Amino acid sequence: MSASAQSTLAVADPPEASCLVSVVIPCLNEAENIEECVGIALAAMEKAEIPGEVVVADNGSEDGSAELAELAGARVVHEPLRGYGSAYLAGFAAARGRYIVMADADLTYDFNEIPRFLAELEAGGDMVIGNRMDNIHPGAMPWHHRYIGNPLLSNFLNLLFHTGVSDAHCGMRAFRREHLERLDLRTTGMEFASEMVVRAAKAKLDIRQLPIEYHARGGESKLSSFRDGWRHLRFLILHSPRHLFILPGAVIATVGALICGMVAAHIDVLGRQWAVHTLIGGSLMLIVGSQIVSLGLCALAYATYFMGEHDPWFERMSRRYRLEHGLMLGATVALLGVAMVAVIMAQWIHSGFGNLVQERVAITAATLVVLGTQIAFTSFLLSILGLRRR
Ligand SMILES: Nc1nc2c(ncn2[C@@H]2O[C@H](COP(=O)(O)OP(=O)(O)OP(=O)(O)O)[C@@H](O)[C@H]2O)c(=O)[nH]1
Ligand SMILES: [Mg+2]
Repeated sequence: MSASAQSTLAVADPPEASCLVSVVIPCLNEAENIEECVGIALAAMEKAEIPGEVVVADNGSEDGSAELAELAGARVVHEPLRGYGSAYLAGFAAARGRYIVMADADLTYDFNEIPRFLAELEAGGDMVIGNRMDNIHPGAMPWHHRYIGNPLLSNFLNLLFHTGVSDAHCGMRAFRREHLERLDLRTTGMEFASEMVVRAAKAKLDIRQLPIEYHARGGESKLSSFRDGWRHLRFLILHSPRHLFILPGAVIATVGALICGMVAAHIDVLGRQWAVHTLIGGSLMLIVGSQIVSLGLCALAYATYFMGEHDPWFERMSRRYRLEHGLMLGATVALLGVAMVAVIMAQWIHSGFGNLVQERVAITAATLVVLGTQIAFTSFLLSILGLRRR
């Protein structure tokens, strides 16, 4: 870091002059590595003349890690609630620097890279994330993380949230502390790494990436492939109602509607006519699909009104359509079904209550009544969710 950059910052904000950077390290039983991590971080900052501190967020270590960190010169904060995210949240809350650099307490990341990360922030970046994928040392990452877990989860994250971050689970990152409020991080486990990237992209922060090396770990890994992989996946799908509900629901409902239409119109497909059993299948898909879409709309409403999320499509729809529109649509669809039932009843009475052979019409009528009722009551629920919106 240049001397001029430091002096500009010192003049602009005197209280931070003595602490430009907080290096935050989460720690759970890392006695083998923690002293060296703290030592390298402090030495790297001293060498680059960066005024800073090292904060170790200890997560209830039972091997004396906290004491060793303190002896090595770190400020230790204690977080009893277990988890990578919990540890970081406690560390961030205690950090005093203008910038925060974060990395594991296991010597997999090189703290000598701190000045490179800071240079990107000083050049205007809001968040800098390492990319380990081209520089993984032998034994540093199991093959199923390297070639399956990490690429799959990173690609899925980008498919849903378009962050452009190649190595979304890299643990060495830096960001401006002032962004913590906008990031509003909450998760407690390993999915914290995904949450940071997703929240930063949603907040439209300038995210930059730096190629870094990934070394073999000292001490025992705390990562559990399946439990932590699932926690990442769960976080991603729960934060994307459009992909979890709306898209699959709409596809299922559309296929169901096409099947119902094909049977009702006696259209030949694959060289044969399809009858009542196929209609039941189509009707089932139409009902299930529309139910999933209804749940998705409620999830989007909740996310928009109570979680501060922005979904342009949902916001456009909720501006355009009101409760009354939903009620009118629901009533029309349900009444169409009721009218079909009335016609069947009339025929039945007319035939002197004889045998009824109106299965197709009856199934279609029942489906329409279910759909209409669902549309009307989903509209009510959406309105209720919107009552307290700000
Ligand atoms: N998993 C986990 N890590 C914690 C916890 N509390 C603090 N940590 C620290 O969080 C960091 C990440 O854990 P690691 O075991 O290194 O997980 P990882 O980096 O994904 O996996 P490795 O490549 O094996 O290092 C380490 O510095 C841990 O000491 C916790 O409750 N669970
Ligand atoms: Mg690690």
